[in-house]
Amino acid sequence: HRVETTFKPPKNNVKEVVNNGGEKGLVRKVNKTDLNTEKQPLKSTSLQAGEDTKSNSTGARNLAVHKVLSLDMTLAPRDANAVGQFGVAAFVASNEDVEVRKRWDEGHFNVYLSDQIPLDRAIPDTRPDMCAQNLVHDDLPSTSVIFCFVDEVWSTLLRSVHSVLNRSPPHLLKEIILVDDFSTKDNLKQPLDEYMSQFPKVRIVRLKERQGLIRARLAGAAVAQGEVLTFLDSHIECNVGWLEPLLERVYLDRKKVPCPVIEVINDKDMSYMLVDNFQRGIFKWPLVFGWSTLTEEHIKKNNMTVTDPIRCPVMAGGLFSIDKKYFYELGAYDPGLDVWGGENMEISFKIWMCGGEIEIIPCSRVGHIFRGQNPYKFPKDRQKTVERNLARVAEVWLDEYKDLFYGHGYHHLLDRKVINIGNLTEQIELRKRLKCKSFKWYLDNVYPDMDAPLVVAEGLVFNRGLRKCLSLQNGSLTFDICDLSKQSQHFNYTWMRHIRQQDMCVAPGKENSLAVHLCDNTNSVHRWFHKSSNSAMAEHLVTVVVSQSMCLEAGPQGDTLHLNPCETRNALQKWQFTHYRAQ
Ligand code: UD2
Ligand code: MN
Repeated sequence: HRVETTFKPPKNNVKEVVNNGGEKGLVRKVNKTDLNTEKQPLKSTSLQAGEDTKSNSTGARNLAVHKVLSLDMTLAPRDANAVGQFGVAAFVASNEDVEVRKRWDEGHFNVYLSDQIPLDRAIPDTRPDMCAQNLVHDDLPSTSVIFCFVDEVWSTLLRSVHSVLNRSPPHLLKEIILVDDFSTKDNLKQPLDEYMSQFPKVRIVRLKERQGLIRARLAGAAVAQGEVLTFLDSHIECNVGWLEPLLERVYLDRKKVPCPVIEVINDKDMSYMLVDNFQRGIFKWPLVFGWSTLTEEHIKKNNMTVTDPIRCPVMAGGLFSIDKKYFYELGAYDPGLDVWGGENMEISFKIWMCGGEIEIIPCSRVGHIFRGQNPYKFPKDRQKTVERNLARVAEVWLDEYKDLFYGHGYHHLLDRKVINIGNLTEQIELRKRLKCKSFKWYLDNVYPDMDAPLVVAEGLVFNRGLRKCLSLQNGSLTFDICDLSKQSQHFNYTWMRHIRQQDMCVAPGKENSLAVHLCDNTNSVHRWFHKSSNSAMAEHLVTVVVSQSMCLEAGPQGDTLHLNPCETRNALQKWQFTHYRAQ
């Protein structure tokens, strides 16, 4: 097994939205008063039902609120006939196909088309209806928006920046920081400087060597002056009213880390596509990010509406706001993470286990181009880079559950000679200093629907034909009449593929005999492969001795145990555990 390393879009079954839009239908009209940024706060002090006001009771905060500003400063004049205007699907004539293909690899999306679409095009306001009526506080904190990029396509980078400038209330946008992670195209540097010089709020930070997105974000955060950091990918379009709902959550509680709904900018026709409601970010083993839709039952039980924040076990990674001081209290990101991947797991576990919360805010929406491949190069092997990042996260945050991570196909990672995951002392210290809760607490409280049994199988290990069981007595392995009441016959089959009793592991001994050793995760001969996932099937127990597959085998009389080269039909080589927990 190799870890899945492509980032997939949320589910989208709502197809009808954008594709035949146009000026009248789909782009919600914005009131003139909404465009007035010297806003006149509404004189209401009541918040939306369901909002919590807990952190307001403490300080002497200004409780004045106003209706969320549904700003879109590009509304007029606007060329309604421009390609891709209003987020509708754009098509290229068939004689242009060659061009499309030629330029695809520059970004792994339709770069040719993107270059023809206005940099400040309108997109449909896809927020649920109630969102435009929501109230937010007048004294929200300001934010620094941080984009890091490497070799990003010119038109998408600029469109990302324009979408922030045009759809964020100016008084809340402290600055936009562009961190150029050592892009290779030197000829685009000066044009970018020149282009951005017309926007006093945009700053460009250039890294002197390739750092990867994690350290590039850290470099951006280090110079940020806003009270809140807002991270975005460099091929996005922020939708109408996207910012205030995020800042409102941070304002209510500085330990909330809000993320917008990530919508889809189609990589082929550049249309802006809605995604399904009620999706949250989750992970599966081995720490692979995914989306899952809340169950009807959960929605009913919690009386949820389409505009309520959705608590997420993990965030997708690219788009979120976080109180700057809180970000640093949490130790920011592990700077030992390279290039791409794993940082979303790290910050998610850290936030939840150390007292914070991650949520998706349905009234905040940002479109993102999901690309089939990374358009930039990885300095080292891509797969190994991501696996190494994940191993760092697992070692620091997963406690005994890290075996589930390794056990889902990462055996080569265990061999530290193959992958050096680097020093973790500081990360482990940080977790202690912050007095963060255990991973078990996280599973029980934040992600209770996650299936995470610590063992794959347990109980007696027996050969059905012979009705005899493995037994560990006085430090040696024997083969006895099965007896459930004897603790000496109880073994765990773990995610590390160990057949173990407490700290002792069954392993090959001299000359095809068997031995028992202190378990060692890094020692490959302690691992036994066993396919069965249910108690009805007997299967081999295979270990590898000097690159040969050897199977545990009982002597024909049922009195001995030894290793032999595996044979498919040999019943003396077939074993079962009494209970299988998972596979
Ligand atoms: C997702 C996240 C991304 C990040 C990643 C896991 C979203 C929308 N995207 O993958 O933000 O969390 O999962 O790590 O949630 N970049 C650099 N230097 C590099 C590599 C990338 O600056 O060495 C930039 C890149 O130009 C882009 C951003 O980092 O702006 C994210 O990279 P991506 O778009 O390739 O990641 P994505 O969307 O597949
Ligand atoms: Mn991206």
